[in-house]
Amino acid sequence: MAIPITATALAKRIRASRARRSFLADVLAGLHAVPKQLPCKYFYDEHGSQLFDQICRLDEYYLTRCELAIMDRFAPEMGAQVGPGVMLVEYGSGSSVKTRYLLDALPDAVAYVGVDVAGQHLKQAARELARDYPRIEILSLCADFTGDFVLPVSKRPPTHVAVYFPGSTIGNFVPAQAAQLLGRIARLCGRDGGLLIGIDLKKDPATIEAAYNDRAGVTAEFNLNLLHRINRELGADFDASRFSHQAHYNREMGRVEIYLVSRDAQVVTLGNEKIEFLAGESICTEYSHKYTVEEFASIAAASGLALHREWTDRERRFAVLHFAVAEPR
Ligand code: AVJ
Repeated sequence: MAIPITATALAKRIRASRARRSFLADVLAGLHAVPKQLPCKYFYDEHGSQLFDQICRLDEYYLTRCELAIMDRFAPEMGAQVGPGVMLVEYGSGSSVKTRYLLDALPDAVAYVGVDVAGQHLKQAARELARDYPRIEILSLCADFTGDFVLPVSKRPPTHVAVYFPGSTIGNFVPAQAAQLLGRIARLCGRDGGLLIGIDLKKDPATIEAAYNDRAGVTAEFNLNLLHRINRELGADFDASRFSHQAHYNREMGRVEIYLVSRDAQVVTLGNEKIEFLAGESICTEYSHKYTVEEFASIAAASGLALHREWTDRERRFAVLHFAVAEPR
């Protein structure tokens, strides 16, 4: 006899099976592409998210440390710049340490909206913020910020909307995609809107490469975890020990390119499909673009966002930039 199931449990199963189907479609498309590639957004299953948190604490991974130092030092200036009465919309609301610096500094914020694809994580983070910021209406939206979504309505109407996009996640997108996303942000915020965004700056390649090739091998494990996830969730038979982690800085393109390299010739099975690898063949798993402030400001300008302020750490490794939505012409 069938076991009865509640409507919410059913909805959850339907969402899970949709998510699995698009994961499968993306993996098959990526592994059949030439050269092979996999979307970096799939790094973040539970174990992957834990490994990423570990990466953020590594000596070599300067990005998080620098961004936190910038927030610690300049959040009051950022809060004043964003202004009172705001609805603050955070993209990819992760562990929310940086968010707290900003919420502490914002004068009379109306609402905070965390936007993330990871629903469970999002709800938990929202509960913790609601407890600690009773004067700000804490909302969450389970959505992919690269697509269309509608902002929730807050009890008090905001005077303006600002997006907070920390972590240099924008670096994962090639410049044309980044421009598209920035244009979306400008349209979402509209009149009087703004954007506060973290970007990793161009610097000497050795410092950059070390951040993605840590001695403890955490980044390698993070990269290889993608294969374990594909095995577990899609029933593939990748032997992770036959792939190696590789990350190098491509100066011409201004980005770190991360790969999984097949150690020898091999065939991997995924469902009915056989995927062949030559010895030394690679799967590109991530790009992490590095910009100068000028380069990034010019991409943003073409998307309707005007640079108003910049804050950097003392070594100028990382920047947090404030943009205002330009007057529509
Ligand atoms: C989360 C995209 C900012 O590009 O540095 C860290 C991801 N990958 N180590 C980055 C990442 C390998 C990270 N971002």
